[in-house]
Amino acid sequence: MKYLLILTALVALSASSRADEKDKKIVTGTNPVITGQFTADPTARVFEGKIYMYPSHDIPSVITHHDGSAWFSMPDYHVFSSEDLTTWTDHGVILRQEDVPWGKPDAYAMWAPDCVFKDGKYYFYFPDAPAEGKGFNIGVAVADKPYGPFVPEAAPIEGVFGIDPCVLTDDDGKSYIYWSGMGLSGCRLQDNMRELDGEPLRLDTPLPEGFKEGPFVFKRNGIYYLTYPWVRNNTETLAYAISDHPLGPFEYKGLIMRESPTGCWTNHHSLVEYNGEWYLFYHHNDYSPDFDKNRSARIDRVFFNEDGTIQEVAPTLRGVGPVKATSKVEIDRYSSIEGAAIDYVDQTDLFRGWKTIFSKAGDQICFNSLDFSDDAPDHVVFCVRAPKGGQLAVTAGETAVFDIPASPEWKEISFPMPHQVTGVQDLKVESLSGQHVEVDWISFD
Ligand code: FUB
Repeated sequence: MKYLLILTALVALSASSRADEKDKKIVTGTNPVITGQFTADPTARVFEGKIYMYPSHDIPSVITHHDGSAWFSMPDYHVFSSEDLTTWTDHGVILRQEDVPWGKPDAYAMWAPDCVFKDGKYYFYFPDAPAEGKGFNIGVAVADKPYGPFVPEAAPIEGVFGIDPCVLTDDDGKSYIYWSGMGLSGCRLQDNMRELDGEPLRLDTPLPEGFKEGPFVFKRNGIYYLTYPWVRNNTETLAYAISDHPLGPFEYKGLIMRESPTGCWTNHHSLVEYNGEWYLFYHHNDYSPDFDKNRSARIDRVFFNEDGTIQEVAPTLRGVGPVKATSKVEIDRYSSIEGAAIDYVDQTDLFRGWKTIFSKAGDQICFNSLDFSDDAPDHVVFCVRAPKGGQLAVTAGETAVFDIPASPEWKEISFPMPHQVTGVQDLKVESLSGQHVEVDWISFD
């Protein structure tokens, strides 16, 4: 009886924590986009007027690679949606490894997915390790809504062996699936979206050597773009090729993003047009500097030239979302930095994010496009730690100087704003003193 009661309590507890997780709001506007969990391989789609992001879900490693090293451990998928690229809704888990009828329930192999809409249904394509046999297959799960519930098909797509599915539906309604595994393959899909229509074609052979995985194909102004992680040296860049046919041949055109400056080996991406702007979704190991198989989704703007070529994207921390001055503005997600340093707030919980460290006069950081349009603030609040105090100059429109009192512990300190700030402003924070001052966030009340 005692055990039954404990079990009932545990089940109730886990159900309530799942309920908390579902529809949870995450507000950032900066990179990484989602905090509190890892989000790799982000595929972004526009459904029902919102951006939906279908990432895979890294967890701290529970399985080892054949060489004994810690390896990707990916048990399930969440889906996130946003209207403004700042506030994200986590719709919770949409598919678990133990729910895939043909999958190995403890393989932790739910790698990069995609989701597309056709004829009233949402088709979620995902790799998984089969219960019987080796390697990866690709399955389909179907839903009436972009956030599920998704029901997986009984068997994987026949004839597809590999990872990282991407599906393109052309203007004539025909759909194509692309995947990687011993090169890049592509094939038309039957109208049921669950079966190949013909024999797969090998599509990477005209490309420079180094295609690895993660193809993302889209069409813009009549051009078919094949974008993909490309290893020209040691780690993945993002590169692209174009064609006038969905199944190629594709001609290599150049880089979209260079290798990660901190050595994250993978970079998996998607491009999406939303409200007239194009965005690159990609990932980096921001919350896991020592283990690059725990990654986090990022977003930056992407621009096309007149002739359809893609401009190279420089990764930013500022990201693309509007950030309100009344929120806790994480200035460590800076647009530019000079002298100041960035570190984690809490080394035991990296999801708590970063802080800015000012250690000498002249150290400065800028956070662009801060939105003061709600109400002209009459106070500014600093969340700071300053063992000996210090002096910070804050520029938003005009410059104001604030004397930060000594505080060896984190403290929220409020000052009246000496001038009015309205509209969208670039924020600059500069140390005027040589003292060590750490700032977690700044907010304008
Ligand atoms: O996330 C696991 C794998 O790493 C993906 O499927 C690849 O594209 C790479 O990002």
